[in-house]
Amino acid sequence: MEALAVLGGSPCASPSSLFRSATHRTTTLSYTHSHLNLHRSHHKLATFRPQSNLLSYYPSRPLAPKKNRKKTHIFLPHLVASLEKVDKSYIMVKPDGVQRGLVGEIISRFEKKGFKLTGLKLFQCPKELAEEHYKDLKSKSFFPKLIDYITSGPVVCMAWEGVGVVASARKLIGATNPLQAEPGTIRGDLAVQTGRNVVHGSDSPENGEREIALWFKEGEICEWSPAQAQWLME
Ligand code: IDP
Ligand code: MG
Repeated sequence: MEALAVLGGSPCASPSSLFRSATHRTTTLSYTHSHLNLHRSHHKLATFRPQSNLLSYYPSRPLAPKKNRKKTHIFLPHLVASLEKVDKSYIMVKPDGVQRGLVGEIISRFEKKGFKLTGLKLFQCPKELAEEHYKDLKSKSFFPKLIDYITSGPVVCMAWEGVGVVASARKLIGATNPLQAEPGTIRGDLAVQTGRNVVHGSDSPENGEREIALWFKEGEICEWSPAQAQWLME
């Protein structure tokens, strides 16, 4: 049996544009069921292809004779959810989410999923911090409006921890454009416009670490052991 998982990113971008953009990442993980024995060999999924081999192709009909196989390009960046490594993600309820009274609803999506909250604060973001946070988007025409938006009122800053939390949070959040976000995702359920898409989530484990260090001071992150841990992970 064949399984395919697509994690994070905007569904409307082409694979080549995704490859060029550091901020839009779509991750495709292909595996066969026989390889996915979670009890015995899940550690194999923690090892990923090198960057040079990221844009690969995968035969759409792997069992068909070679000449009949279509070359289907898939994107295989480093952001594949490891089933072992604990990641950190910076999640932020944006000013529209705070103004619309969605803070509790958004926090509870991550809580219910089973991730661990390690940092939480209501915060008025200064312009310089917003610019640093979104520095990869500096050249975009919407950048000034984005900075105005993020600094227009208090945000709720959160640090979340867990196995695969970065990729999973991107799925829980949904596509950048809320009209393209699936129902059931935060943006799919609670927003209608890209410029008012209520929540931010880190797009890679590296950016998770970077953003948490940017938004939280030393001493604001709390290390603790949730009582429910043994009921979430065997
Ligand atoms: P993401 O939040 O889904 O990771 P990014 O491409 O990293 O999406 O963009 C960061 C934020 O910039 C978006 O969440 C959204 O608030 C804003 N943004 C992105 N594209 C546009 C646009 O075309 N118009 C207005 N705002 C945009
Ligand atoms: Mg982003």
